[in-house]
Amino acid sequence: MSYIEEQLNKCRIQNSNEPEFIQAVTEVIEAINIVVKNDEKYEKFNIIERLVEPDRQIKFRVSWVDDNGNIQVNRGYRVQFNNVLGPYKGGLRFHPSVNMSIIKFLGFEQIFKNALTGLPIGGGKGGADFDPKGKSDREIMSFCQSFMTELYKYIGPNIDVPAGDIGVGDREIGYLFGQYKRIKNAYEGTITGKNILFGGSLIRKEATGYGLLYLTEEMLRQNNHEIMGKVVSISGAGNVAIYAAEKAIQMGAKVVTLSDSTGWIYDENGIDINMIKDIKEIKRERLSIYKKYRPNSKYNEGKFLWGIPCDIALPCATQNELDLKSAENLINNGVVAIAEGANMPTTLDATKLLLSKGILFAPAKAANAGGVAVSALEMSQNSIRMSWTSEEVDRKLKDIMINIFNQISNSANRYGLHKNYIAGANIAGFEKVADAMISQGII
Ligand code: NDP
Ligand code: 2IT
Repeated sequence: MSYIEEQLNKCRIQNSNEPEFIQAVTEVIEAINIVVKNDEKYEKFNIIERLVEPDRQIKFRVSWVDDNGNIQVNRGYRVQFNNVLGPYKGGLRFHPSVNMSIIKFLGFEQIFKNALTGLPIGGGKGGADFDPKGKSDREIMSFCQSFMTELYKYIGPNIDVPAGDIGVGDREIGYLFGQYKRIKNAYEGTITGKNILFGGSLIRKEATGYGLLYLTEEMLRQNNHEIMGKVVSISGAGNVAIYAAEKAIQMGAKVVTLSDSTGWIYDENGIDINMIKDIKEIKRERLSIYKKYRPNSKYNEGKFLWGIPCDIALPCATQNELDLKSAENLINNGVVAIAEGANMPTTLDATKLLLSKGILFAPAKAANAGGVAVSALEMSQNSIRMSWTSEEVDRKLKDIMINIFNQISNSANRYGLHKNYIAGANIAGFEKVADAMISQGII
């Protein structure tokens, strides 16, 4: 058995109750096999076994009081995975499905994603099995304050810098930051995605979605396609999906779908993004009410939006939302490109099928790195106590995304894997992290 096979087996056995984590590790390990075989230093320094074991996993109780005076208990997590390239960096997810497997898969992905940005950030992730849906602002504040009362012990601007993810947006970041400042009595940028009023960066809110489109545009351009006039199908209706849709429309594409966890909308004439922002960001309503304002659109319960014909598919909701059947539908309907706005939205078998059919495929760790990249720019602005204009941040974001695309394309080419951007992203991220680990010694 080769070193790589041995390590993958061991990881699968040791983490047999963590399917999402195993899935993320499998994708990376299969892609970097060729690199590890090619250079004995990775085996000599036992890089794989060291990489798949987080630096530390923190798990804690979060007690809080709901509006009826009842005491509620949730589970909080922070996985500090790897800090060879910089302080641990990665979002917090509040969703009832959160468990250690999900946080570990996200933290593991984050190591390589953050490496691809070229900015000094390591990989981490956290969250809680708390469901913000239907909670009052006071309940959200109570939960966030209790969560931070434990988390603050483990984070800091040079240690670990959390941000948002599913269920954690402006409002939650504000409460988390307020409680951190109160407990530490220190005004420091230890969390990103903050409001512009207190140290946030312009364009952070838009960054993941915009970045996704900048990278997609570059991938299409280098393959003799363009976005202008294309039909785009997007899943999700949160932070990533909304700003992906906004930028796609600005680039001249027609966005025809969006979804949430109960259903999806299809607007053949092109979705009205300002109406969506009003529904989701201001009214905090369900997507289903879009039909009330746009009677010609359709609302469907369930998840199966990938049957709609499109040129470009952008899964921006959650993990494993695009399965083999969805991939077959997209291929049969003539899809040209897929770029992952969400983390690990495509199942392993679907990914393999899409690649085998020559569909252009931009994997999450490259395609959605714009969010964390602007988070790192927020850290820079906090350090120098200055803020940059929207134009400056947006220009930097675009440069970073184009640079990421060139890195992943070149890394794939170096190993004769032309247009396999999944391999390219994993190889480029892995080489940076592994080489830095070797330089820093056995730690
Ligand atoms: P939001 O909470 O803003 O939005 C999530 C959206 O996805 C909602 O429309 C939600 O629907 C839907 N969704 C969530 N869970 C499920 C589920 N289990 N099944 C179906 N739909 C679901 O999160 P973000 O937009 O921030 O995150 C979306 C994805 O992008 C995640 O994978 C996240 O990890 C990734 N990401 C986020 C970044 C960021 O900066 N925010 C950066 C990089 C990646 P509903 O409202 O019904 O729950
Ligand atoms: O998955 C991700 O990259 C994020 N949720 C953003 C992390 C961050 O630190 O901005």
